[in-house]
Amino acid sequence: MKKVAVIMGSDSDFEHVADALRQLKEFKIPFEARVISAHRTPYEAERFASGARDAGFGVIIAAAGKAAHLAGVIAAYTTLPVIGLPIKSSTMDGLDSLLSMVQMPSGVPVACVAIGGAQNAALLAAQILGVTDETIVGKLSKFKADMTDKINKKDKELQSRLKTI
Ligand code: RP5
Repeated sequence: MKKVAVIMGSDSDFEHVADALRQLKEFKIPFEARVISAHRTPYEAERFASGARDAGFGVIIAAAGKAAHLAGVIAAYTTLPVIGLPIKSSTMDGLDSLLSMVQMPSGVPVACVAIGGAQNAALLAAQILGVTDETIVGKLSKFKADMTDKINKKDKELQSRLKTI
C-alpha cells in the first residue's frame, strides 16, 4: 500500500494535525509525519517533495498556518496529489492560511480542506489511495455506514424531543 506523507510547517501545528494521524491509524494506512517548513527549511521541502513518489508515498498532506506556502511549494516539486490543511492561526483565525493554500496559480493544483479540517484531509487522502487500493474502499464504506447510523440515531432522537415541546 502507498504511504501518506503528513508534513507540518511547525511542531506547533501538531495538535491541529493529530486528528488526521488518528484517522490514518484507524484505517491502518501507513504514514510518515514530518516537520518541514517552506520558509525555514526550503531545501528540505524541495528534497522531500521531489523524492516522495520514489519513496513510496501516494499522497501528501501539507499542514501550515499564517503565510501557508508549504502545500504550494510541495506541489511545485511533485506530481503526487497534495492536500492542503490550513491551520487556524492566532491572528486571523486561519483565513490567512486558507487563502495562502487555496489561491494557487494555474498549473500547480493543491486540494484544500477546511480550516482545521484534519480528519477530512485524512479521509480525502484515503479516498485518493482508494482509487487503486480496494482494501481502503471497504474501510471508507464502513466509515460512511457508521456515520449514516449516527445521524439516523440523532434524527430519531430529535423526533422524540419534538413530541415533548
Ligand atoms: C507556519 O507558521 C507553521 O505552519 C505554523 O502554523 C506557523 C507558526 O509557526 P511557529 O512560529 O509556531 O513555529 O509556518
